[in-house]
Amino acid sequence: MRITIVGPGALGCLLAALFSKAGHQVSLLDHQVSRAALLDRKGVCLVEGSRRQVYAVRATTKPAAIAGSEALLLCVKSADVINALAQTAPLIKEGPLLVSMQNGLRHLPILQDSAGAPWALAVTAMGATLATPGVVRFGGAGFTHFGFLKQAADERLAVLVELFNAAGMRAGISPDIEAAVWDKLLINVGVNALTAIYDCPNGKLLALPKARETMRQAVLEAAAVAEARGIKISPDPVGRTLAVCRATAGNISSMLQDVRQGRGTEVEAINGEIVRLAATFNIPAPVNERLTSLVLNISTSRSGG
Ligand code: KPL
Repeated sequence: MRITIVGPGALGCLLAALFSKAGHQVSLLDHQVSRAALLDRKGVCLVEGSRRQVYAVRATTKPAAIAGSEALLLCVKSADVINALAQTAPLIKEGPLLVSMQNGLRHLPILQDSAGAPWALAVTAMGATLATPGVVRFGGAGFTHFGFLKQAADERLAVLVELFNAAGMRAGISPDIEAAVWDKLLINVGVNALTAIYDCPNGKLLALPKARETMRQAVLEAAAVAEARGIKISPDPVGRTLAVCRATAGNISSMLQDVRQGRGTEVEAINGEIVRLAATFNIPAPVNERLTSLVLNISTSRSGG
């Protein structure tokens, strides 16, 4: 299967390195010319503990250069999905399977309205931290769920899932991907904003009683919204959030990476989306509201804007 990864951020680089390590030819589609040139020339460096290994990838900003992809893994941020779909339009026309791997919920209506190809969702609990462009630290293994929301199933998804497993990434097809998306959302609700606020790796939150309590309240608010929407989330969302903190203890969450790099964060697609949905059910969500505004303030002051 010819795989193209759209977006060489932390997750995109991790997947590119692990597929390349497993012997696949991987293409990375970027929107930044200089970064694409760097990755194409130098490959992706995977850092695991004290080991560093470089893997060759084909990186470009030109979809025409990587025509014929059978699967497109969309690894951009939720807010960038719309631009990524526009950039990949020439590849999408070829009818590949599009797999959307974002945190949060805000990209879902965009995909529903304008994916332009068969699409599936994926949510992963793998941790990855981008040290510098093309240099990614593996922050902890975790399961990746794939599935179709309302769209017709496409058999290429099973092939892709097999490739993930063969490349050492535990993965499976979920019969209820919406529930899996919400399970992951609840984890991001509990972890990401707090790591950005406390400026610490995921595991450090476990040692901060105040942060743990805020995490518990934020996750329970989100679980109440999920329940009101009729989503069948897995039991014990707080326990599962703590478990992810343990499994990815050394990882810098994607939100903290964004804050440190002076980029916009996904807080509005994660905690902010809980606040928005909670309001539609008249459910109070003061903790998520506070987390959203704290992170917005932090990222505004860090980016100097
Ligand atoms: O999804 C993540 C993220 O950082 O966005 C977790 C699983 C919390 C790992 O850091």
